[in-house]
Amino acid sequence: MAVQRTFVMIKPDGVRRGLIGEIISRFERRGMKIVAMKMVKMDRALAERLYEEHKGKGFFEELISYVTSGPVVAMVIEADEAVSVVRKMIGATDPKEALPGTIRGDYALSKAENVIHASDSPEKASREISIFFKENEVITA
Ligand code: FUP
Repeated sequence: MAVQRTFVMIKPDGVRRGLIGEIISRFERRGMKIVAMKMVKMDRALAERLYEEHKGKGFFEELISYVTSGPVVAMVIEADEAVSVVRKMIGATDPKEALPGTIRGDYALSKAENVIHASDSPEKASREISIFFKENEVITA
């Protein structure tokens, strides 16, 4: 058993469509602990930092304008094997491939606007958490 923290972000379309409660409930019902949470309107600099690895790709500009188009809900989720379990719960990047029962598989159809982000490795999780939260904003037991 390895307790991990992961970074999760409900993207602007998720917020606009009123899915915040729905999505948070899934993590809570799964028995996961939310140890930090805030609503933010990302500026371009913040969005570019989050998606640094995609700079130069064809979809980068579209991605940045989408994630800065409205507020997002950023959170830190703590659970046993949180990184891989949350990735399974959000489903494939392209919602058309995401299985029913996953968040993207239930609430999205567009790869560009796919409702939610979650870290894909423990290293990325620490990096992404530190972009959005100061150490004293994350609850410790
Ligand atoms: P994921 O980790 O599942 O969010 O996916 P990626 O890190 O590969 O991509 C980050 C975001 O870029 C995706 F959520 C959506 C967007 N994207 C596109 O719009 N087109 C693509 O071909 C790939 C990703």
